[in-house]
Amino acid sequence: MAKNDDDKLLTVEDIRSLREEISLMHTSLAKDVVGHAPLVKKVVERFVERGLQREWVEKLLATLVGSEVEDDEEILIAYVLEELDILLNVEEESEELEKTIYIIVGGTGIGKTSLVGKLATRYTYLLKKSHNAVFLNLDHHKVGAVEQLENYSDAMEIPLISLDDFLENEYDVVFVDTAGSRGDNIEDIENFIELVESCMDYKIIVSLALSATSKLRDLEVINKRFNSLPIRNYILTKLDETYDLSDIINFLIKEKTPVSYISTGQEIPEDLIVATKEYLLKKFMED
Ligand SMILES: Nc1nc2c(ncn2[C@@H]2O[C@H](COP(=O)(O)OP(=O)(O)OP(=O)(O)O)[C@@H](O)[C@H]2O)c(=O)[nH]1
Ligand SMILES: [Mg+2]
Repeated sequence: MAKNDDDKLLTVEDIRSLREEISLMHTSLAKDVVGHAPLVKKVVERFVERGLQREWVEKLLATLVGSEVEDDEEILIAYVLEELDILLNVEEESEELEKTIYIIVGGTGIGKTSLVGKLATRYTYLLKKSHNAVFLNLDHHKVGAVEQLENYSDAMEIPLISLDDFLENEYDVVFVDTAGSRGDNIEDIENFIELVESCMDYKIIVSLALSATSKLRDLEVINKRFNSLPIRNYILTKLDETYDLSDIINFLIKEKTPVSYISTGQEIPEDLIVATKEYLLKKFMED
C-alpha cells in the first residue's frame, strides 16, 4: 500500500492513544448520562460509598439510562450485583490431588505459612481422599521460618521434608512455603519450578496469597511483582480483619485469575473456606 504523509498507516501507539481517548470520552459521557437520571445517580452514589470505583459503576449503569428500569431502584442494584457476580472468578477445589506441588507465594506476614498448614491438614484429614501430604520449606531467609513449619509438622503429624527427600520420593501433594517478600526472592521460586520441571513429573500449582486488608494499589503492585510466576489462583487472607472488602473487590473484578480459598482467622485448619462468589458478595454488601 502506498504511504505518504497524507495517507499514513496507524501505528500501535496511535491506536493505543485513540483507545485511551475513546475510553475517556465514554467515562465523561457516562457521568453526564447518569447525571440526568436521579435514581440511577442515587444507586451510583450508594455503590461508590461502599467503595466501588465511580467510573466503573457510572459506565455500567449509564447503559440503563433511558430504559424502562431506570426508575426501579431494586433492579438497578441487582444489575450491579449481577455484573460483580459475572466478573468475580472463583476456582473449585480439586478434591483429589496426585503428584502435585502447591506453592504459596506473596508478601510478608500475610498468612502464607498458616495457609500451608491449613491446606496440608485439609488434604491429609478433612477431604474424602486422605492425601499423602508433606511440607517443604523454601523460606531460608526468615529466622524462625523452619520452626513454624516444624511446629505444624509435629502438631498435625504431617512430615516436613528436605529437598533431597523430595527429589527421591513420591507424594500426593507437597505444600511449599516460601519467604515473605516484596518480590525479591522470586528467583528462588523460579529455580525451584525449573528444577521440578526438568526432572520430575509433578503438576505445579502456584497460589498468590493476598490480604483483604491491603489497599487496591498495594494489591496491584504485589500482583505485578509476582507476575513472572505462573500464578494459577489467588488465596485471600485476613477476611476477618476488615469490614471493607471494596479494595479487594475492585482488584478482583479487573483480574481474570480466580480465587480458590479464603482465610478467615488464625485457627488451623478451621479458618479456611473454599471461595464462593456468594460469600464474597455477601461480605462486601454487609454493613
Ligand atoms: N486474623 C487473621 N490472622 C491471620 C490469618 N492468616 C494468618 N494470620 C496470622 O498472621 C500472622 C502471620 O501469619 P504467617 O502465616 O506466619 O504469615 P507469613 O505470610 O507466612 O509471614 P512471613 O513468612 O513472615 O512472610 C500470624 O499471627 C497468623 O496467625 C487470617 O486469615 N486472619
Ligand atoms: Mg511464613
